[in-house]
Amino acid sequence: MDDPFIDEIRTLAKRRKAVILAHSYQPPVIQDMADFVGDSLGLSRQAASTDAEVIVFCGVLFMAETAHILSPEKTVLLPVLDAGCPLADSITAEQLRGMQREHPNAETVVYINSTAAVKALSYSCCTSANSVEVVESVPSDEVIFAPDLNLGTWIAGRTGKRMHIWEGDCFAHSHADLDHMLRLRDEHPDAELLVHPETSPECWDAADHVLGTSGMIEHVGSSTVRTFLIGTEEGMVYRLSTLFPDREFIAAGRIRCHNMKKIEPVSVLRSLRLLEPVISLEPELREAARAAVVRMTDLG
Ligand code: CIZ
Repeated sequence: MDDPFIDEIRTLAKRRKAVILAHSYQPPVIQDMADFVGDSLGLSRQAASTDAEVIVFCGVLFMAETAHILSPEKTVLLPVLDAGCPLADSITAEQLRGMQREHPNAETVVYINSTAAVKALSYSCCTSANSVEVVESVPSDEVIFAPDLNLGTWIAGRTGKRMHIWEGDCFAHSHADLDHMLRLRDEHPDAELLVHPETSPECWDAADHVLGTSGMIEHVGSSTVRTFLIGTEEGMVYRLSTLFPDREFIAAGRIRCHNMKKIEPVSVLRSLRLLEPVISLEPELREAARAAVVRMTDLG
């Protein structure tokens, strides 16, 4: 790692008693400087258990909000404040209330990619890693799911629940280039294609396995296959390459989230120097959202 700011970031992070958390979709230089790299569930758990005083969250806004919800006594920094998630913003609390009025017997499960206000109205959150278990654990036969239509459809096919799904999408995943995936399959006939459930059903059909990012890591760890075509945000290719240097990983489907690429070392350094931008929520909203997040983390 040869970025000119890295040494200063390390020194300052130590002085500030800060931990740097990075999502697996972050650029390589950010993954390399982080104390922990993972998916939003793993990073939420790190945020809840760390004894650091400051959490520098290298990801997008809903993730930093989740860290704040779980660790309100810590200072949570998001180095670039406009690193948002259009999927999370695709449903407002008012729109979710509308769905809840239409389906009064349904419990609500929301993807962790949602705003705190939406989480606050929900029975539980889920991530792609635990979505099926969370939805199965809900004490009703009917479930409202938001905001990702593809993930919701994926879950609906794997549970016995009647699901009412919001029609949101992750632009990067839902526009995954299927032809690119198929071309790579032809070029690498021995490779396995792993795709994320936020991609379209056509991508699932073309894939060997449909998995969230932690599921991809588990799968590769227990597989003897040498080459994998990775149908999720391309930062995951670097994550897998660092974990499994003896395997080959190729980005499939041209899936790139621009918001995930906004944080750079210089923004991490600025954030540590100034201790801002701080992510904070009104205590009432935070506590209401916390119930849904904790229900998910408690599931194991
Ligand atoms: O849960 C996450 O971190 C996301 C956004 C994707 C995944 O599959 O891990």
